[in-house]
Amino acid sequence: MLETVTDGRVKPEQRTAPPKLHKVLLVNDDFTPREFVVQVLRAEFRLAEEQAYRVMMTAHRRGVCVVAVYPKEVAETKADTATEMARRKGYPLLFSTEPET
Ligand code: TYC
Repeated sequence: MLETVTDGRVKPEQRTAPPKLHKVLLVNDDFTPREFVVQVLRAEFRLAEEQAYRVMMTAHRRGVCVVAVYPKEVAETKADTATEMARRKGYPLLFSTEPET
């Protein structure tokens, strides 16, 4: 079947903005062991040991730390998966998401 090939140009009013990114936030609590937080950051967000430790300590000291930014669906899925890893161990650890401004 023949298809029309175009160069992909569109009028400015037809252009759609790229989807906004969402931040995944790590929230501090008084119960989850530091080492477990580091494990989850490495497993779900692919952070290297040192970076995972830094992110964990920033949340520990300041209350919250940005872990990474992703498209909305990816951010929400990763936050849910990481939070669920903690629930399975009985820890209150929480990952949340918010749109990047
Ligand atoms: N505050 C926890 C402790 O002292 C460690 C911790 C760090 C927990 C960061 C959650 O997001 C967190 N055991």
